[in-house]
Amino acid sequence: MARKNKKYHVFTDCDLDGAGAYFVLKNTTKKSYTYTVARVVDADVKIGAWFEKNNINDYEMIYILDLDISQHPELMKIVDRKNVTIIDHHSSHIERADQYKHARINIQKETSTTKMVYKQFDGANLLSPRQKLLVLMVDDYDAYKFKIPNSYELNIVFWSYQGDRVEKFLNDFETGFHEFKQTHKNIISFYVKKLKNIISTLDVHTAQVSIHGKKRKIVAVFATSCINDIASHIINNYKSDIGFVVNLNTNKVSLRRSKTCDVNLASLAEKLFDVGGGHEDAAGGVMCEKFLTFTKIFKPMSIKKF
Ligand SMILES: [Mn+2]
Repeated sequence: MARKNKKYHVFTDCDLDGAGAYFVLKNTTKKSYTYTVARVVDADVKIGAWFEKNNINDYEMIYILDLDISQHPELMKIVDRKNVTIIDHHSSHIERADQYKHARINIQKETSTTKMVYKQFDGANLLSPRQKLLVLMVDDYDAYKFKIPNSYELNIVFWSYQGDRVEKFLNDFETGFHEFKQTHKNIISFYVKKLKNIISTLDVHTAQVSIHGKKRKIVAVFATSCINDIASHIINNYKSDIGFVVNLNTNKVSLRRSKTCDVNLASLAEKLFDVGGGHEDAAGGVMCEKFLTFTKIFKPMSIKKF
């Protein structure tokens, strides 16, 4: 029987690294892909539903990028097929990578999935200098290093997109990073102003808590947007080990830690919340009685002027 035209599908994470990884795959392999954007929390539903609806044998290859699907053991089994390639750098995924028996896997410690795809598909030879610069920027942002100019701003632009962010990102930066368009510049300056405004009015609370036999300084604030930036602000400027950002609009609490803190926030979130979890260095939970009781030990702090 004649071989049908085989298809390619990509599942990628909803953040800048997920978009960057797909960008590199598309621009190095030059194939035509369909794609689905997912998050770790809904990967089982989104990928599972897709596998049920589609004839997997029609696909030459299915790529799963920057998604730690080992959070869903059932899904791991479903996608463990010869025509599936999994590329990811999440530490919890590395630990369980040996459970795949058939899939092609590239799961290892790296600063970003974008960089892994770049290496695997020879981005050094196949991408233009401007496209390589974009890769560097995404990698710099995902590793939270901020050594490459404009990487922080690139992430602001990415999250400002409405609807299909991956599609918009690929449209805007198809030929790589040159400079921001005026609309991007407007978005960035609006965001920076908004962040400054939030920072100047934060209500800061703190507590010393013993975790793993060591006193840790936790700083907590309320905020409904710019969560990551607010968290790094309180961690850096109030010299704390762990930052809590409580979002009263969504009833969710985000946990972040300083670069020197070794507390596993995923396990801390599991302890503090009825519904909680995440990564070692970034986790979250849904507000509950248990958490409210815990926060009673927090005391208001004298506010610094920023
Ligand atoms: Mn990533």
